[in-house]
Amino acid sequence: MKKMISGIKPSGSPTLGNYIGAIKNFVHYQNEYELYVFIADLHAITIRQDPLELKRNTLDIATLYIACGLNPNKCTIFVQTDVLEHANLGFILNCFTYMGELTRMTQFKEKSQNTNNDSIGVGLFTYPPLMAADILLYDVDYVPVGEDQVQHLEITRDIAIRINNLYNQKVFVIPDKIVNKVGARIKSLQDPSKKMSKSEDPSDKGCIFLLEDPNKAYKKIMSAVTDNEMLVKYDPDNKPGISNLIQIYCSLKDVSIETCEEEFKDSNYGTFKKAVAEIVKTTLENIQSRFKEIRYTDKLAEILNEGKLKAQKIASKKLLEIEKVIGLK
Ligand code: AQP
Repeated sequence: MKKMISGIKPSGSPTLGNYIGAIKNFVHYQNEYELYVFIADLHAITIRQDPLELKRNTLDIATLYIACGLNPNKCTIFVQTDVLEHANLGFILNCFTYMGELTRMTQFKEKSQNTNNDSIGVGLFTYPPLMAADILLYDVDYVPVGEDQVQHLEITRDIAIRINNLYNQKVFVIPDKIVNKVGARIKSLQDPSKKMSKSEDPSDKGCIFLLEDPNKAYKKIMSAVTDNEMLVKYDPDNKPGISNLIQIYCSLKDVSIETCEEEFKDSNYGTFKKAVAEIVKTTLENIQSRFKEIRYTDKLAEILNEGKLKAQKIASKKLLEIEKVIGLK
């Protein structure tokens, strides 16, 4: 079986974007790959976090992985800071990454654009080498990425190839990306030029949170921004709002864009929005009922402990290997 890794950072309450763009796909991948999924708490602190919320979001995401269908017997689920090797290799990779490369990262530019240099944490700048460490520790073949993470996967490959070439040996497996076509980037319901993000204001009508009241989510879909054309057609450039709703519908219903367009070709936007709102509401209800069964149980701690032990074993071996190669051991 080929190997794969991915994670979500607990920088807020997880969104429908995280589900469609990441978690839902992991559930399929666990049957096809040796899958590692983690909660990227170190990445979350690259932006200031409230300690209690960070802890809560970390365990919420772990629970959501399972509530959404990840099976701990089929994949390894762990918290990033439970495996110290991530930070350790992250520092090593910092030393093989160039300032120029990191300056070009769009995520860094976006997240730091409204902040002056004196208050941007260096961790935000060095986010990509830490992400490279997350990936390279496990010798994975594939990383499923949203469109926004493609650049980070490319720099991971560059760093790995650089080290392999420098020491003239295959220290790291060079990972490939897998990008999903449908649902690669779910947009804000109020401003479809922006990504739906969990660090948005929880009261924001543009974002659906997986753990919010499903009736509230229903209303958010009903008040999503569309256009005046009254045509349910996928055209992200000219009809970003409707295209976003089509993406959500197709992903949650597991149907193609053509099927969706055909189904609603004679419908007005009200009818279409109701269908999207229904499937979003049902999805949230199902996830939340499983979430409640798991969140405050010993089982969750057991699963995370097992995941930690499995991940540690692999990561410590890999770290030692690279330390020997560069002369630290
Ligand atoms: N809107 C989205 N559409 C599709 N996929 C998305 N992902 C996030 N938002 C969307 C995917 O979720 C995975 C985990 O992302 P992350 O938490 O590590 O970081 P992120 O992409 O920066 O997520 P957020 O929600 O936007 O967090 P904040 O607001 O804190 O920056 C990734 O695979 C991502 O593509």
